[in-house]
Amino acid sequence: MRFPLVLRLAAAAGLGATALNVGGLAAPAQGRVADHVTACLVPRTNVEAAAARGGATGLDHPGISAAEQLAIARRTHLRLATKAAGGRRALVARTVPVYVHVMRDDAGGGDVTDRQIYQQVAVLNKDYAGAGISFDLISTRRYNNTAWHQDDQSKRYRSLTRKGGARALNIWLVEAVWLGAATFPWDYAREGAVDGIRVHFDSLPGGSLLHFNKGKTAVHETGHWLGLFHTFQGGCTRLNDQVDDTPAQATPTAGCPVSRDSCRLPGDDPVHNYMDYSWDSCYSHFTRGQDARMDRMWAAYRA
Ligand SMILES: [Ca+2]
Ligand SMILES: [Ca+2]
Ligand SMILES: [Zn+2]
Repeated sequence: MRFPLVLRLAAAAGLGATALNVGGLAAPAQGRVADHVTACLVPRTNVEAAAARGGATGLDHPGISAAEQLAIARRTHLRLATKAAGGRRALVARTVPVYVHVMRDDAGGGDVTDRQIYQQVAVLNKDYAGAGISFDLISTRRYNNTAWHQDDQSKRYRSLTRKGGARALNIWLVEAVWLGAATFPWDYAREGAVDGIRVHFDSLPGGSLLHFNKGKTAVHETGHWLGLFHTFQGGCTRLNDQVDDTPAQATPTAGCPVSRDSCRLPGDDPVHNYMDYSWDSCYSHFTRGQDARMDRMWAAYRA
């Protein structure tokens, strides 16, 4: 039995106070995470761990209803048909220019080393190699601003510092109660000024966040940036994440269970998939269906 909750969408997602439904997230998690920030980042229970990946509101991207999912799918189909008619074809392999913005506090705290940034980009290259996507670090800029470091004035600082066009991945390193947040490709036309991902600076390789310091938060958020939903999108439904080869999940995975089956629909939960909420060490792959979806989304909105 699921208990859908109406959660407040965080400023974290950059959209203000939109209401959304999230199936299966346990109510107490919100309070615990909100009240004990440290517990969120160093989770003691499975519920806290799942919340840590998703942040105080449980989600790391703008909330999407099933109706919106279908509308986006129609829009994507139309865009691709239009581009095909115009002779534009999707690239099989692509290189994404990467701009890293290190938002340090006023005193220069919250920094990462250049080596950590190279390692982070290497993790992205390794994990997306199977999908034919590579990442090329163009620049790293460092800022000293405590408000920005804490992801306050988020839309403002992102608008002021963002580089490149629709193909460019901007990564802002911040310190918040959540691990990461992302924008979707279909929102680029409307909100291109803030397009990109935000990740906790200590989630980079060698960072201090227990279970979440192998750079996989950026891999997960980049998945959203390329148009993927969570594998638990919509909960235990046939629509799910609109990817056929990711078994539907009722709830996010926390930690790294040997196996899990939260949904009566076929297949065990894809606990090792990058788009679940498992630990960094638990992640191992995207599916072919996710790869195909990223190709379509790239062609429709970023190519
Ligand atoms: Ca699926
Ligand atoms: Ca199942
Ligand atoms: Zn996510």
